[in-house]
Amino acid sequence: KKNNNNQLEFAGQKYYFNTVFKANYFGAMAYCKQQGMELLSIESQAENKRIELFLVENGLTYGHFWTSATKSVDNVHWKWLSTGRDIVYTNWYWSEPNNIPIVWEHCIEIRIEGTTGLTWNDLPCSRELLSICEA
Ligand code: GN1
Ligand code: CA
Repeated sequence: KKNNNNQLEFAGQKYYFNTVFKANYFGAMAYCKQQGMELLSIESQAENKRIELFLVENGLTYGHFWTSATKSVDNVHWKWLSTGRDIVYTNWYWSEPNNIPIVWEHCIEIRIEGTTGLTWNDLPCSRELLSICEA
């Protein structure tokens, strides 16, 4: 089923898929806040699967999207910045997170990777990507 307004409701939450404006992590966070929302936090496999289904159903499998995840001040643990919660459920792509040296990778994108579904990759927060907002 097609959803042409880029909105999804699931488990009591609303999602807005920004498929137009690319921004770095901080710009993406500001973009969501402008709409009274927050950047996406994925806290269960069911939620990851539902986002994946929406992207597949709407032909958005090429997109890279920001989540709200960023490293804690200890530079080791990951947090959902939008909720302040530690990350428990994860769905890293094979060999991720690899925190590539010199550039360093302190933010997390999600994207559809072939047959492995909606997977996660750490990358520099300065990269410009699309975003998914949640409220
Ligand atoms: C990308 O472009 P490359 O290969 O140096 C990605 C990394 C991934 C890596 C996986 C900015 O790095 O986060 O770990 O592919 N960097 C960006 O091979 O997308
Ligand atoms: Ca990476």
